[in-house]
Amino acid sequence: MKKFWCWFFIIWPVLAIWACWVAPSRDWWFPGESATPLGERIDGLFYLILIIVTVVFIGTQIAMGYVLFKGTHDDEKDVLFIHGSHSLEVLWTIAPAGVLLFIALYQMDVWADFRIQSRFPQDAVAQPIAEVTARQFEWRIRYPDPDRKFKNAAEVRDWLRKPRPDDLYTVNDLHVPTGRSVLFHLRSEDVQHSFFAPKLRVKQDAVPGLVIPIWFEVLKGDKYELVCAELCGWGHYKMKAQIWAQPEREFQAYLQQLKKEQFYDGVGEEPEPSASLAN
Ligand SMILES: [Cu+2]
Repeated sequence: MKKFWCWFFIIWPVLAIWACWVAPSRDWWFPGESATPLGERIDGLFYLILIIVTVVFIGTQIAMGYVLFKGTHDDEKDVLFIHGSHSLEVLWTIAPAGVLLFIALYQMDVWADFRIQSRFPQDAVAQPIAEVTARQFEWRIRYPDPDRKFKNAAEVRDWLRKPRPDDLYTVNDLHVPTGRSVLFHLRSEDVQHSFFAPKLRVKQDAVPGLVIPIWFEVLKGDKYELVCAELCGWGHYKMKAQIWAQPEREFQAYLQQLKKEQFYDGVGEEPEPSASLAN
């Protein structure tokens, strides 16, 4: 019983390593591989930090266990009192500060590529694919007319300020092309929501009054989950949507189909197949 605290501190790192070891095979780990290149870099940062804290955690637990082991005797002995060590205090203050500074500097590039607008892929900035508006309790998506291109940044700003009659609308279905960077603008109509696509490693708050650009590049065509990650009211759980990543040609065909559904009244001739599909 005297060794209880010694074993208590030793058991935690053993349990932690076991949990990390079995987690991937039991689906306790990430929600699958990242589907975006930036997401892979974010995962890399996660693993780097995981390795650092693992080393520190195991080190401190073993040290605690060792001290407790040495400090417990069956026979009564005199206890040794010490009044701290100045050099040790300096060491274990500077070492964590150094590690934190290293992490802060090391992650800056990933953060900048994700959030700093001047680092965004400029092709994607010039032609945003959509505007996504979160509201209680759905995601409203507005695409610009697929047959028109924005000429400059002023036109994009204008489009964001004022919807156009030829815009296309959907709810809870965001389609994006694969193999190139895409950008859309996120806003909220009422309260604060959060755009969260776990497999794309994208999470961004939608804040009332702000228009926030988000970009990503999806590598593989698939259906990805989109949820709201901010408790936004009674129907928060209902804010589930899909991101359909598909090859450019299918994406353009989807937009044309949407256009037809939205504008063709079923009377008279059907609209011509689009020029963007022909090439
Ligand atoms: Cu929400």
